[in-house]
Amino acid sequence: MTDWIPADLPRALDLLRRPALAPFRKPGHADEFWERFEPEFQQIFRNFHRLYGWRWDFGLQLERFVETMAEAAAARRKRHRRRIDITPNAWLNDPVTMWGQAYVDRFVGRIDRLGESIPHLRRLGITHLHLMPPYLSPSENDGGYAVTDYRRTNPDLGTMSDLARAVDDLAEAGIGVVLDIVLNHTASDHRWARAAADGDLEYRAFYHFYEDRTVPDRLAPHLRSVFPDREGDAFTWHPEAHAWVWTTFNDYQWDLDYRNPAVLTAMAGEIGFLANLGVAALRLDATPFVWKQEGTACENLPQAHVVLELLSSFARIVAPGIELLSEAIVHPDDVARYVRPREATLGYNPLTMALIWEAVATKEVTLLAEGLRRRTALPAGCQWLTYLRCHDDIGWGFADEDAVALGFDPDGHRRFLNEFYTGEFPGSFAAGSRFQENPLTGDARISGTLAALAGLQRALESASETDVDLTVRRIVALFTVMFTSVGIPLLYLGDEIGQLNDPTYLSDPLCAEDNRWSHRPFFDWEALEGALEGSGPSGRILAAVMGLSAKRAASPAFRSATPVVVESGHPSVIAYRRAAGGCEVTVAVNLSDSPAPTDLRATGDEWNEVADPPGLVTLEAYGARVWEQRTETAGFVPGQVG
Ligand code: OTU
Repeated sequence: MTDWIPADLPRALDLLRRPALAPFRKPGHADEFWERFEPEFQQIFRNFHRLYGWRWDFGLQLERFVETMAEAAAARRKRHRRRIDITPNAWLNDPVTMWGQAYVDRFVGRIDRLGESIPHLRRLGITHLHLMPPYLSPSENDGGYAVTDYRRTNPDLGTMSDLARAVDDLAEAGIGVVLDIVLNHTASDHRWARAAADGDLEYRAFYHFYEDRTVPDRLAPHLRSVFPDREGDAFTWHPEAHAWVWTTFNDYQWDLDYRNPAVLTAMAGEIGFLANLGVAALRLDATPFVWKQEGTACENLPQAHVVLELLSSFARIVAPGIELLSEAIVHPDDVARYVRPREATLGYNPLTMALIWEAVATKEVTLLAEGLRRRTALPAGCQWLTYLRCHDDIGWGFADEDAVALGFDPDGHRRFLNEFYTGEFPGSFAAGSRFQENPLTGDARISGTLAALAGLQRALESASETDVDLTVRRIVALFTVMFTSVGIPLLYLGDEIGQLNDPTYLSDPLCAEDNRWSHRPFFDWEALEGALEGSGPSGRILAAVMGLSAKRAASPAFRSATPVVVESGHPSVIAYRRAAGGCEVTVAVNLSDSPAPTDLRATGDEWNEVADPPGLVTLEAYGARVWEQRTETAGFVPGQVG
């Protein structure tokens, strides 16, 4: 098929002569574009054809896509090209890299105050800051994931120029900003959605509208209910649009119809705009849902990957230095499929996250060890983001087949984990809540801050010093796995000082129905001051996070792609090695509240300068140890993957 592509089509598009592309006439700029565009064009053409086939306007639609790309490339600022685009993939495998995540209002109040957080971000070693969607949104907006306009900010947070300035100022301080593009839907008051509701046929074709229930009734039985608390199914009657509208998430989040190439191009245009703010990465929200096909679950369809490839080609040509992060919280096999050099180079690692919590609840590391052993490999040039929790709930997303193979009943085990993390299970230390319990399947996910889920809330209530001490050690153990096991560590800001659940969301009618707000507390700057003075649990947690971050950054071993899991000789102790760049680290973490004698021997210097007696190591309750050994004195080559 590719033989059919006229070799000179890009030239034939004659883009360079269009007035919008005037900046390309500056020396060099257009050449950079063509150098990237020409080798990629065949693939773009092929992918466009895979999605849209030979329709009458195929050439026109492809041309619009390419033209949008050229316009975005032409609009790209020189300083961003110089700062970002000359070193693609530079930081993916660099142990210095660490991500933080925050809501602007809950963190510092307004965009123009982000600069004040720089000292704190730097002391944590944060190199990338994911700002939760700061865009214009309706008042009910799913934490920003219902976007009215990507080119305007929520006025309470500041202006678009504040945002552009903050991106550049943070970059000056060595911190790249990450922003979202919500691929699956727009808010119901987005310009496109308003036009569609008003009957504009061009925009009606942007969404999935049905005049009656015939098609929705055929589709619905195959679909997973993502937010089962909601009444009805994935289709909502919107009288103002005279239509049933496909709304996978909330009523006011209208799913886009990517079968329409104009939708792909319009969203690509928004990607171009956001990329040109100078961000370091874009987070692609809800990637599995973008393609629908009757008779299927409409998740993870092959075409969703083609959509991603096209958007990725677009982004790489416009702004080759930015990375894309895929957010797909699905079966681990499916999660990994989005993390490809041609799709997204970064992926959330929800499996490791869930299994760390699973291990600390069961005091057994079987599933975690197997997960690290079998499910962390990624293609070169790609990387995981490893986290203990994010702004969303925690789902028990391990593969049923993995659990069965290791002798667990997957559904029963998930029920146990939900009981454990809500604190219902006898002896549980956790204080979380059930999120979106599905009455039909009994499925649920868990909300709660890291500290609340790890026991600090209850320990502080009990006022027992031993409990508080044990809990702090537990939290440090969890962080040790997050920082050393695999991928880039991602911190939800506030967890480094052990912030607890925030019950005040219940008195805000816009949040009360969604208990994820319990784990999105306002950042406690006062508590941070106390923590910096070293007092109490917050101080100990903060010191541990800063220490782990700094040690990791200084150790080339973390350039290695994956950990090698080591038999620890104790069921509660997870152990692994990482080696690269003339350095090897061995990590052993006891995820239980009893001392654990292991088969491990200290090999190298302990990160916390603990003097190990000769012989086999016994780890105290929640003892976390990292030994580092320089195997070669030679330096390592930056960018080299071990
Ligand atoms: C994402 O999460 C966002 O992270 C959420 O904050 C949004 O509410 C949601 O999209 C809608 O925009 O179901 O519980 O497999 O699991 O996209 C979180 C992907 C979610 C989904 C994921 C979604």
